[in-house]
Amino acid sequence: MRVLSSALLALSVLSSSTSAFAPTSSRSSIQSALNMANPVKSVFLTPETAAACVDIAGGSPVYAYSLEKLEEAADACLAFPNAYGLTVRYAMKACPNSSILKFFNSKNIHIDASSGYEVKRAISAGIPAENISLSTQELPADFVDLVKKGIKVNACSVSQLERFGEAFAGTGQKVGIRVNPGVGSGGFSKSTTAFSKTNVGGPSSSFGIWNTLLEDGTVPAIVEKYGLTVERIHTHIGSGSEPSIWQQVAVKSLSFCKIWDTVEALNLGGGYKVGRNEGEPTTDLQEIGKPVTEAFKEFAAETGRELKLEIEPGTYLVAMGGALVSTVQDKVFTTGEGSHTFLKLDSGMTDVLRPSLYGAIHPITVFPGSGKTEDVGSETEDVVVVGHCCESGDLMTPKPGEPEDLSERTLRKAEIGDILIMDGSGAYCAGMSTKNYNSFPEAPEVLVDREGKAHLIRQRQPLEQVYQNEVTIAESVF
Ligand SMILES: *Cc1c(COP(=O)(O)O)cnc(C)c1O
Ligand SMILES: *[C@@H]1O[C@H](CO)[C@@H](O)[C@H](O)[C@H]1NC(C)=O
Ligand SMILES: CC(=O)N[C@H]1CO[C@H](CO)[C@@H](O)[C@@H]1O
Repeated sequence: MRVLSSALLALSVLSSSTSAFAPTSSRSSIQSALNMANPVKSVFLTPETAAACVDIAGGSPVYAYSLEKLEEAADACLAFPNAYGLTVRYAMKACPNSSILKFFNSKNIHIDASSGYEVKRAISAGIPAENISLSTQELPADFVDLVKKGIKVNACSVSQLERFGEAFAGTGQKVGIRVNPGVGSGGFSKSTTAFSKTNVGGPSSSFGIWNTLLEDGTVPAIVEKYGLTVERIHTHIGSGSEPSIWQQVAVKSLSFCKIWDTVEALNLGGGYKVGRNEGEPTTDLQEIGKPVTEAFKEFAAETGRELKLEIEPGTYLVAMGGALVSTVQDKVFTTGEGSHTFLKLDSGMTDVLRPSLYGAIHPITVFPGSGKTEDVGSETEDVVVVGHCCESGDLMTPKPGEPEDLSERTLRKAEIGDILIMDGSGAYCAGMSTKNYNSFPEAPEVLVDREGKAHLIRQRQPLEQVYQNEVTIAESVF
């Protein structure tokens, strides 16, 4: 057990982790930074505001989103350096609630949708069709209707391009081409050829049209055959935070823009890494944008064409603006070798799947159940945090770098009934979870405004909704 001498120290640790741009560091230093956390404030919640979120949602767990953090991230993206114009698209799969979509729309941020269903959800949230772009692994059956409404489609495979061409043959219909440029997350290193669950480019990734098919004339021949107009080249490889890698990706992607002189925009996708924990780097958009701008200017000097830049962040826009607020509903211990003290939450993989799926490490803060800063105290304890599912994989504290293993964290000593905050839960949490596993209903969502006031934006799902689509069959079938 370790006791922190001052809560101020913890506060400074946290504030530097949120402003980020820290150098890359080893897993062990991330682990030790995690073990220093005993704060009275998480990224944007205090014991008081966290308790208010639980209150307005009628109990926990509840996802809280900070309008201030969302706005900060939106403004940073809108300031992305560019030579001849910029469109920022929010990759809505990161967090698809309509309030979040509407907020970004109010900031003139457009939408990147990953399925036909996401397109319809965005339209029903009031997003103009013209401001939605679709890049999907599964072209919806009704894509023609969507295109007629004004949706922009990026063909993500040869067969998608063929289907698109057949539907719009001879009309000169505009289309985008998503290319897999042959490199992937982590850039031009050996990791780009290895499979990883977060890799979206390179030979081990199925996303986009493989680059040689553009270079060998296959794709240009299909475009020609159907008389399509290629207006946009799209790549999304998760390039990380290294400016030199962004430069290489931009140059490589611009080479595909040379194939068609009708191309007006290059979309470089998302994948801007966010450091959720102390010691993890956050992408400096100003820094990676500089060499990208240079590449666009060189392209213009060479070809006389001034291309617009599009970027498509998901994680960057929402990750740090969201937190899962849970209650510690049980505390157990084992003894002997390999034993631990476990905190059991009233949430789990049903709400935040990233630790189970990727071994992702989220910052964790324990607040007193009273919701009062004065009750924080200074006692800490080494614990393993688990979710509420009857599933050993429902683990919130995997070992950094070893997703199959668990690790302890030094946290404020928790009692049953205390509030536990998992920060960095804005992206791929409410939208991506093992929803309804063990029949736990979907958690509600609240938006915390600039004055710290909580507004309910989604109610807790009633149990009946979990099974409402089941169909009763005649007992004679049994
Ligand atoms: C998921 C996705 C993004 C966003 O990725 P992040 O890593 O969340 O920034 C952008 N573009 C496309 C096509 C995507 O599928
Ligand atoms: C998102 O929030 C809105 C309230 O702004 C709510 O009406 C809606 O049901 C939520 N949508 C989803 C799918 O969670
Ligand atoms: C149809 C429509 O409303 N399109 C809007 C898309 O977004 C831009 C702002 O970025 C608006 O100017 C358009 O009017």
